[in-house]
Amino acid sequence: MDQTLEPIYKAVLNGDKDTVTENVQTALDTGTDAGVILQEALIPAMGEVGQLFEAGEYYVPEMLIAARAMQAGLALLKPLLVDSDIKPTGKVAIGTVKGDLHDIGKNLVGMMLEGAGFEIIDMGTDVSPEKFIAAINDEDVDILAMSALLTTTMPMMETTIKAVDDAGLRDAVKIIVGGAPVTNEYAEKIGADGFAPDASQAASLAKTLVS
Ligand code: B1M
Repeated sequence: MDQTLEPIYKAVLNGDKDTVTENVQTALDTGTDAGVILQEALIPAMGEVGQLFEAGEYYVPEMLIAARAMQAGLALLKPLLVDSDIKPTGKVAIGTVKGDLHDIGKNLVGMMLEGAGFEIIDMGTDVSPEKFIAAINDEDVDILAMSALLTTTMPMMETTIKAVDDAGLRDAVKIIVGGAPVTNEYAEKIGADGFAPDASQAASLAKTLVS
């Protein structure tokens, strides 16, 4: 791994927020692209955190402080990833489904959508179907974007889509889904309008759906 990226990777693994901030800033100052820092240091480090958790070497507190360290790095990258002069393309309500507290991927998708010119309503985590429905009614959104990181919360996407349908709003919005356990097949099965495996493809998908 690149010498400027390795300390970032290690600091995320160690949950060392200040070192992540320091080293991300140094990498940016020395000309490393924000996208490279994200794709080659921050995201792979979280991948390893997940593997260590699975192997029983990390527990929830370690995952949590690693996530905080990653978010500190993301905060520095955000202005660079989002910088965009594009006129508003549409409005997106984004949230992590009910029962699920993972928000890093959801935040990244929100950033990329913002960079693609969408106005974002970030509904946070643990978002109930009722809250998603309220956003469609009150905010006149074009796209509802749902994230789920747990196999146990993935079915909440289907529940939400059914609830939107029952509320007579299914034709009022496009619905996109994503998150580590979600697949294209699953998205089709539950009646979503699209699936994206990562944040940049989520932005392209959203653009296609509103064009
Ligand atoms: Co959790 N966790 N976690 N966790 N956690 C996972 C997801 C897990 C895979 C770890 C593992 O076992 N290897 C596992 C899930 C297993 C499963 O369901 N099959 C797991 C578990 C079990 C749990 C708990 C149940 C642990 C416990 O309490 N015993 C618990 C559940 C809490 C809850 O939600 N109710 C839990 C808790 C936590 C923390 C709170 C400690 C913390 C989250 C902090 C936070 O988010 N603020 C945490 C973390 C950090 C992880 C891992 C390590 C990292 C997740 C992450 O941020 N990845 C994760 C392991 C892993 O993913 N390798 C794990 C980086 C992020 C950029 O990727 O979110 O996948 P991701 O987003 C990607 C794509 O998926 C996609 O774009 C992003 C990249 O561009 N994407 C979309 C995401 N949303 C999208 C939406 C779209 C399109 C694309 O359209 C709308």
